[in-house]
Amino acid sequence: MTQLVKLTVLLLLILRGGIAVHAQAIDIQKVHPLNWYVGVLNPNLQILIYGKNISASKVSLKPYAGVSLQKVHTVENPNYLFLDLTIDKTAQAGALQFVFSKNGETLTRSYELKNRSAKPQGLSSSDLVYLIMPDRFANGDPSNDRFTNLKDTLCDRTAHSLRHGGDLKGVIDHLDYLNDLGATALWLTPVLENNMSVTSSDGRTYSSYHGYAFTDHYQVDPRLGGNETYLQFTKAVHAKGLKVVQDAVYNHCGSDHWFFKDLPMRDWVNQWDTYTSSSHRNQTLLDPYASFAEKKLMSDGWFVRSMPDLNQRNPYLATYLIQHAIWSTEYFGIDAWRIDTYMYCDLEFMNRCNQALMDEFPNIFMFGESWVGSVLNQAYFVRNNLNLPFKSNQLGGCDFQVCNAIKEALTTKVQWNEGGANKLFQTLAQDFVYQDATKNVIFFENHDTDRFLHSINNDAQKFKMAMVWLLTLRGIPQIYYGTEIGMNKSRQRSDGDVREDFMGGWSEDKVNKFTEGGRTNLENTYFDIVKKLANYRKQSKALTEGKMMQFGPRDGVYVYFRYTNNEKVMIITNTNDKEKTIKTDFCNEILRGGQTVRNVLTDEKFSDLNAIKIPAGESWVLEVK
Ligand SMILES: [Ca+2]
Ligand SMILES: [Ca+2]
Repeated sequence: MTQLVKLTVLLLLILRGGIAVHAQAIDIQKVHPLNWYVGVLNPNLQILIYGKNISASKVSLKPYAGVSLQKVHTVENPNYLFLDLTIDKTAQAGALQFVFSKNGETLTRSYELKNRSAKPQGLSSSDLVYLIMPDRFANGDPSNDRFTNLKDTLCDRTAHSLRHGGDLKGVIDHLDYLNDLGATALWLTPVLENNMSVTSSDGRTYSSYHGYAFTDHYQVDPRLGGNETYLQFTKAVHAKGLKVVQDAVYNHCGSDHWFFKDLPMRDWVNQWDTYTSSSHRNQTLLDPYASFAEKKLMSDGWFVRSMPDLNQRNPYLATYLIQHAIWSTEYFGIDAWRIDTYMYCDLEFMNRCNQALMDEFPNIFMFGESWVGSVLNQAYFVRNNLNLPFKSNQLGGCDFQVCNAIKEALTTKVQWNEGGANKLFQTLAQDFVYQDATKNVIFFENHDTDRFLHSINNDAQKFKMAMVWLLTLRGIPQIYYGTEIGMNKSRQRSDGDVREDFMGGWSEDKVNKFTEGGRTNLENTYFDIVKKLANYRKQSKALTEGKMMQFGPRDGVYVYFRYTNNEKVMIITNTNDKEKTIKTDFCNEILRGGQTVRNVLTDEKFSDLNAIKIPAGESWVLEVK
């Protein structure tokens, strides 16, 4: 609605006597969740009501079969009420009627109970996740680039730290491209409203284009298209047979969040006497020698000044966040969740939240970001085989250890048992700590790292090797928009350098990298490697469901197999700068000699597997028959 239409509607309502306009009027500005569902396993629902002095109103629920209002909570701030309801299994979809009354005035507010329809598909190793920062991918709707009623009205593609106008429509417009490439699931950086003011530092102006500073949990940012377009997006993605991964942020909100501007209670966020940043030392969470104070600093310190740290030990906030996750999954049809800053959250809360999602949606999947430096630390935040006082129930995690290992394998020299591909071999050898390592999401770059090509000096052969590993190792592979066309900047100067626009996504772009003709030969080389492997992978049971057997790198040549009872894929990578001949008798146990193989990338076939001659820097994916 435009402002003019809103004003006219308001005037009409006033003239008809529908709204009483005096200082004591019952004022309701927010009702969260926006609606709820019948058939939710947990019969308890807590509705947050926000409005000026709303706690002075009495609330009742008109009779509704199977639904009862159990309790109305007032809290420190009179502008909030929390209503506890129970919804029996027998309740039918329809509209609840809440009656608010104060000083003889009454206001009836209806609240919809809908039928459930979402069927989350989760993620598995048969997926390829494609990560998109929507502001930087494609601008499908230039009419939503700026809103004068939002705090940040800037949109400038020449500035790395400002908004560029990309949106959900832009992603919808390129679903065929993504499907063709071989992606099966789209993870978008957060889409919720970030109505944040711009900030300034180092002579630059920063917008919250990345999406990690929510200002309203129940609104998708209008610059991305709002709730309606997000709903269209999830429908369009599902119609193409792809999946939707939503980026959750439980740890913090934006400092311009409406509830932070008028806190329900002081301990809704983690308060400190003066601004206190997180120590960012994850070790304190698992260190048997850590002090309580240091653990608290890691968990309750703020991520950054503009992102207040939410206190998930507050029961009202915990319920608010959990219900939001369930509502979003149901309302938009989310298949899986990526969880931002996982290890900064209260970990007992995270277990409750994960469990609530798994209870309501048995096939749902979640994987958190725990950016740590060792396999043991990483395993602490997911289901693991460790005997510890705290056990995480998280299904998977962003596998930073495989990410580091791929990088080191291609940037350090092999010296006997150390360096080069030994790093990858050794990292995977520690998989015994995970309950299920195939649920780890593996990657070599994302929106917070250097572009991988930059780390390997734009070496196309090394890119191919990394992609071969990524798409054939255990786990759920994830690539980042632009990986497939060789985007190659470092984030040293600015995060914006690794979040550049995908050329062709804006109508004014001179070239269109979404098309073969718009890409250079080199870019097409990168694109073809990804496309070929990703699409081969889709139908390979060995790669997506099979077991893994690896062999310690010999003289810089790393060999491993993925296999089922019927299929076998052999991966050979030569990290040396010269050709190597390897006798394959060391892998006889699985290879069992004298068979024929097909190179998946070149379609070349050969039959003598006893001594394999592999060129310098080459990577082979061999289908063994
Ligand atoms: Ca736009
Ligand atoms: Ca925290």
